[in-house]
Amino acid sequence: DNTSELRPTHPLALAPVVAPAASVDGFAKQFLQNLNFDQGVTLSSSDVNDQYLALAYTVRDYLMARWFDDRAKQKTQQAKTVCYLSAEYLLGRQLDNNLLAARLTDIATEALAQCGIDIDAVRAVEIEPGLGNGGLGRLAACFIDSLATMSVPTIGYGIRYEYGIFRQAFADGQQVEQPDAWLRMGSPWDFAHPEAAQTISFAGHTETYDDEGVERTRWVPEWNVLAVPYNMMVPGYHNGRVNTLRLWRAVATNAFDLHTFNSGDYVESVRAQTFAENISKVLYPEDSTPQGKELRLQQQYFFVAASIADFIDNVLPDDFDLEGLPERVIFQLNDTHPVIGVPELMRVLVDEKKLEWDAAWAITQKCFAYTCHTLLPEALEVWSVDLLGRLLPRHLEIIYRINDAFLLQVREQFGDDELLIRNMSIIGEHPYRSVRMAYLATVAGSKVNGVAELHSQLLRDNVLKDFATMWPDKFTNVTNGVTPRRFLRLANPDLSALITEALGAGWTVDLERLRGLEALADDADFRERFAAVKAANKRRLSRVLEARGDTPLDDGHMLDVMIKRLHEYKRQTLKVLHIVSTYEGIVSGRLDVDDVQARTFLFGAKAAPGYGMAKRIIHLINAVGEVVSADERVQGKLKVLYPANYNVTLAESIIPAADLSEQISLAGKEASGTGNMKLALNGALTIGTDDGANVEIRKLVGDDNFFLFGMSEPEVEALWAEGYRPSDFYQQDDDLRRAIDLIASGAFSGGDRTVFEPLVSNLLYDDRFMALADFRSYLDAQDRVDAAYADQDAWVRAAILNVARSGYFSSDRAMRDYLDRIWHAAPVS
Ligand code: Z15
Repeated sequence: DNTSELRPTHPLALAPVVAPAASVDGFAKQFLQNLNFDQGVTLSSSDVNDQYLALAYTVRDYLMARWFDDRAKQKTQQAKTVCYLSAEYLLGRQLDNNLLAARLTDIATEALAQCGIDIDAVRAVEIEPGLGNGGLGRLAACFIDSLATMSVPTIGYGIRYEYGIFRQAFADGQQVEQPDAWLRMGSPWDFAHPEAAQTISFAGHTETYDDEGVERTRWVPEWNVLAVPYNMMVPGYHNGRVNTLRLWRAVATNAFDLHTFNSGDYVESVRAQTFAENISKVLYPEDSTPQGKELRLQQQYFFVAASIADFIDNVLPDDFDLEGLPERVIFQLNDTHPVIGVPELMRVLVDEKKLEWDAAWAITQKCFAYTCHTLLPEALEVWSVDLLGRLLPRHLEIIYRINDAFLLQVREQFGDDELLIRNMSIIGEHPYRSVRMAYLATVAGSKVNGVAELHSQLLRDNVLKDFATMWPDKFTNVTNGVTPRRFLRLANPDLSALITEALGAGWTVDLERLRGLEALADDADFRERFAAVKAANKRRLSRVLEARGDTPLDDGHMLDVMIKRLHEYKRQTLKVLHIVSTYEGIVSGRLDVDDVQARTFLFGAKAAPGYGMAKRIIHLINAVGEVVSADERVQGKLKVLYPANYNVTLAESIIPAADLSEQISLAGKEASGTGNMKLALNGALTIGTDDGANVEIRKLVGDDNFFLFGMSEPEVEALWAEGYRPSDFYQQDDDLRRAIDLIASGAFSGGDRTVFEPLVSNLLYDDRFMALADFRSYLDAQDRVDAAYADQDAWVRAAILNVARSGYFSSDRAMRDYLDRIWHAAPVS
């Protein structure tokens, strides 16, 4: 394939591409060659970043031949490709994952050692690509790992943000954001292909024209940008498959031509170029609260239009009959961010490929499926008709036409129920005319899925109720999953070794085999070894924290972790109330310090930079932590740690060390959660509400091995209906009152009562997420946790059962569910 158009005669050019020898010598040779000829340094003059880059290039070299093969096969095989469309991929570090996938870890370690290099030092300099915010982006990364491991032809499409999620620092306990210049030290894992760039257009107007007697519409855009693809390898685990993650970067076109641009002004013209390149400049840092900014819509259209064009032009064979598109591709919409792809495919099929509208719509409906990740009304994206019409005038026309046909169908099925029509319309009227992207996705998609059983049920019952009545079969559930390669095998090598010794190595790709550990939960020797692994993981985390300049862990403490984005619905505040209440109990003498289980409360969370309340909560956690951790009356029994800049890399150290997993969102608010799965899989016990995937975790691990508390979703609804007054709970619960009063008194703000006043009044007079209503139940559950932890043998047994029963939460299983229920695609050999 290398040689198709050329007519080579050299025997080397005729030979297939081969990987370097899979031996220590072969690896060392390639590594030194890359150091010399790609990095341009000798071993003795190299620094650790040179060594990292040369090592990364070497790993790449081993994967390259397989990558060529798999891309060539994609064209010739008739198999269906999964095109995962996602604005975010929160990948985490690549080196270790790729070494593992290619079975090169030991070889590389030894080869570098023979070069005098400690591979751990090299590992540590990799900057993770943080091209996502939180759960949704990390889920996309887990899914492409599983699809590669299962040999499913997949292309992940997204955006190559120049700046990923911001770096978080604390100044006086408050979050400050710094830009994430992740590309500064080089980017060894991706390959630019400027020759495969797509031109993406914006704005302008539409017009009709006579096309040999047929009236057609065309879009006359006003400006455009180039979308340059950067390909990343996505290697499967031990199966020799290498899929592609294709991320788009915006580059100015030569003919960049804003109507405001005056061609005589050179400096102005260069400025105009940077305007175009802004499109892929930075990831929007809001997780589940979109801001409706024009640049964000530009980003969405930019990557989706480039991806659809790329698939049709470059992945499918030339002269492909587009009637057959649904047999060759499924475009999976990861939330509403890529939904503008629906009118884009219609525009391509109708305006460019000149298909009839009805035929194009039939194809489009089969080619898309939609995953919804939220229930929060403020997270459902809408775009004002005004903005969308200005930026994408043809797409707005297409959306109107889709809506007209859809509302006609509603009338046919349900009669002229004007209220129903208004409620179901893709176009909302209040507070301004807008396009409801979730509705557009639901109308267009062949399937709509939620991400946990409860979430999918609530979608059917509330958020998308009328649509579920109209098309009951369109709705389905696929409970999320996480990749056991990164989050068990790599993150927890000691537990992995223990499991492999007990069960053999197959669990890494067949996680249900962890069931085999159930029997060992009753084996005292195994429990002892399991506990030793947990203790070693805590020491390892402690060293990681110390190396970052954070406080290390105290011996003998229970490690109680809450690691997730900072959001009011997740209720970090409820956790703080528990800490403050325990602290207040000790200092007031009502609690005997000897009766308190020593605990370290560890938080990891970023707040969206514009989310004021979330930032105040961060400040409160740090302020409480400072006072509580230092107060001698507590005798070191309570420690609060909040290492800054929680990310995938830090998660990989925290999760294996955790004893207790805090999953305490208000029931009905967390769509699924995936940290909950990672923690259970690593032997943490969960204290949690009946929300998201917690419900399924509890069902699987058993009530005895899970600390349930709080209102159920129907109870939440009932309390709202009855009229929720948080101050009643404050008045009626002495512990709650004392905890809130202590915060209000300025005890954590140097006597200044104003600092946390907005937070306290929010709790007392609003409390949208009902922290006060669940407080008592939460404290009771924490007492059960303390009691359970006191019996270490029983605790360890429960921890083992959590591991043994978490196999269901592998993203491999999630991918099988998508393949069977939604994609109707299959692995290839
Ligand atoms: C995001 O991370 C999630 C939902 C969203 O709507 C957006 Cl915009 C970002 C999260 C959910 O909050 C979480 O419950 C879920 O586990 C995750 O997506 C993956 O489905």
